[in-house]
Amino acid sequence: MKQIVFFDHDGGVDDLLSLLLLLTMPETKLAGVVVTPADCYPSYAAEASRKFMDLMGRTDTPLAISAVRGVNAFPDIWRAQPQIINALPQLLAIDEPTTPLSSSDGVDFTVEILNNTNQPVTYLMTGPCTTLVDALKKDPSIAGKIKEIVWMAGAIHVPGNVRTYTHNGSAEWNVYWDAPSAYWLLKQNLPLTLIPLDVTNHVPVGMPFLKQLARQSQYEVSQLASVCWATTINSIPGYDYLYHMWDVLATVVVGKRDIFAMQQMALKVATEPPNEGETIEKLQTDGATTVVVSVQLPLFYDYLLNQFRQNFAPALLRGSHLV
Ligand code: AGV
Ligand code: CA
Repeated sequence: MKQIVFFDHDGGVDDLLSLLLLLTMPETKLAGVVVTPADCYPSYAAEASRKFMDLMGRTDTPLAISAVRGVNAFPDIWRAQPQIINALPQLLAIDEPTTPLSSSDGVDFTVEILNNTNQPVTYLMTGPCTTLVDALKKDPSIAGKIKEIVWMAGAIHVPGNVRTYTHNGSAEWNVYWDAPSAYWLLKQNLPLTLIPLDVTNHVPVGMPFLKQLARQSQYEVSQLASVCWATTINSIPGYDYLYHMWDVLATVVVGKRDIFAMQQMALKVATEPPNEGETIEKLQTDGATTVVVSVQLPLFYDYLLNQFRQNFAPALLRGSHLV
């Protein structure tokens, strides 16, 4: 039986690449996509997402935009970045995507989709958790529909990536955007698997992998992924400007779990300055959160290269505009 996945992302280039990767997995069925307006302007992110779904022939999967608000806004310059993806020729070729944009708010949409599935869902989350938390508060019964929450978030034994005036640098952005919601989520005893910076630090976007991917650009999906990753290469040197495959790594946990090592931890989230959003390991042995602690890198890159060796869906399946 296919694994049902619900994807809650926040529209970064990394999130869009994660969507593309998810759409290459024949063993999963995507039940819906919600865009959380955190590290993106959601209209740009929704357009790019729907066009990716068109290209991959998944025009039957609906997408909604969530109206939730965080506590600490992402930098505008990061939020605008996904618009570059809409300027790529593969996306410009589509005037109006066929993949439906739901008129429901993203929180209601999440409740609706989870309620309507007859099989437990993997909830993949690559942005802040606010949409999920609001959905759980609105209808607590949806918790019973969630088999596992796979979340790219946190920085446990490594420095965080928030660099703002009053912060001490210990937090990861997806938690920092809305630390009170993350605090609440971690207290719920839901089946939660975290992919924190501790492990994503091992997958910076780098030329050796891009070169390998470029060698197979006769495949349309590889070509698109190559160009998306190229837009993340920053010419400013330094760790703070280095883009990582944060969300892509979390997405591979859904597709190929056996290349990761995991540990149970008891975690809590700080909600006040100067470490607002820090994920802290508590000194107790009955940890409720599964934390991904390492990945077999050669197998990770092989998996990506293999998944991206695909072409787009035949034009007929992509909607009427191309026929
Ligand atoms: O903290 C990592 C999260 C991931 O979900 N995001 C980006 C990924 O989508 C925030 C982020 C951290 N550093 C960034 C980020 C950067 N340099 N550019 C854009 N977003
Ligand atoms: Ca993200």
